Amino acid sequence: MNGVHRTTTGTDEALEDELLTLALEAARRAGALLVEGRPADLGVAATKSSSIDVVTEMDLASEKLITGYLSERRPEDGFLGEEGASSEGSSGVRWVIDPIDGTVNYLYDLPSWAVSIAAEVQGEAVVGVVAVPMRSETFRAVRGRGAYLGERRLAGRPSPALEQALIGTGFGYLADRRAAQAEVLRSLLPRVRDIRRGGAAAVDLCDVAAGRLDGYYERGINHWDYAAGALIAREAGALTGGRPGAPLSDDLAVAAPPGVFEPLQGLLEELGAWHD
Ligand code: LIP
Repeated sequence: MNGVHRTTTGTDEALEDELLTLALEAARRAGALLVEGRPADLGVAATKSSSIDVVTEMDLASEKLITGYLSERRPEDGFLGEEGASSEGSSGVRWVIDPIDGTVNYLYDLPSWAVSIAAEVQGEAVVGVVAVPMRSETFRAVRGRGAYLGERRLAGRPSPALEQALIGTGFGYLADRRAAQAEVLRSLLPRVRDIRRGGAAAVDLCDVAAGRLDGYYERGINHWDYAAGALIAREAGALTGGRPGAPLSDDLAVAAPPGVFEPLQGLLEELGAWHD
C-alpha cells in the first residue's frame, strides 16, 4: 500500500480533498471580491451600458482571481471559464468556472448570484462548489461522497406528483430562443404547481439539491453554468439529464429527484424544450 486511498469511483480521495479545499477557498475569495467590489449604485445611477461594463469588469476580475489562485497551487491543471479561460493542462484535472452566475441579478443587486467552480478529472466532475455570498451559503459536493450545505447533508425532498411540483427554469439572452422558451412555458405552467425564474442556473441546481425546488430545466445553459451545480444536485439524490437518454448538455438541462424527473423530462421532450 502506498497510502493512497481510492474511492469507489476510482479517483484518489486525497486528490479530491485537495481539489475541494482549493475550490472552496477560491470561491470564498471571489465572492468577497464581488461583494466588496460592487459599486453601491450599480444598475441605478449608471447608464445601462456602463453598468454592464462594470459587471463585465467584475466578472473578469473574479475569473482572474480564481484562475490565478488555482494555477499558482496546481500549475499543471487545465481551465474552462466563462470569461475566456481555456487551457488543456497536463494533470488530467480541469477547472470549470463561472465567475458570476446570475450576472443580471448581480447587476440589480438581487441576492441570487453565485461563484461556481467544478473540478473535472478525466472529463468527469468530481468536485463542485457553488458559493452564494448574498445568502451566506456555500454548497459543495464530491462525487460519490454526498452534497452538503455547511454541516447539512443534502437529500432533496420527497417527490410530489408533477402537478404539485415547483419547477425552476431560466431563459436565454437571445430573442428567438426566448420566444421558443415562452411557448414551452405556456404549455408547462398549467401542468405544474408553479414556476420560479431565479436567474442563476447554478443556484437553481443547488436549490433542487436542498429541496427548495422540485425540479429545474433550461435550454441553452453553458458547461460552466451547470458543471458544479449538477454534481451537487446528483449527490443530493437528483437525476440529471438532457433529452431522454441523453446526458445534461447545452441543448437541455433537466434536474429533479426520481419521480419528478421522468415525467418532467418526458413532457419537455413532447413540448420540444430542446430546440428554439
Ligand atoms: C445565466 C444563467 C441563467 C440563465 C441565463 C444565463 P450568466 O448565466 O445562470 O439562469 O437563464 O441564460 O446563462 O450569464 O449569468 O453566467
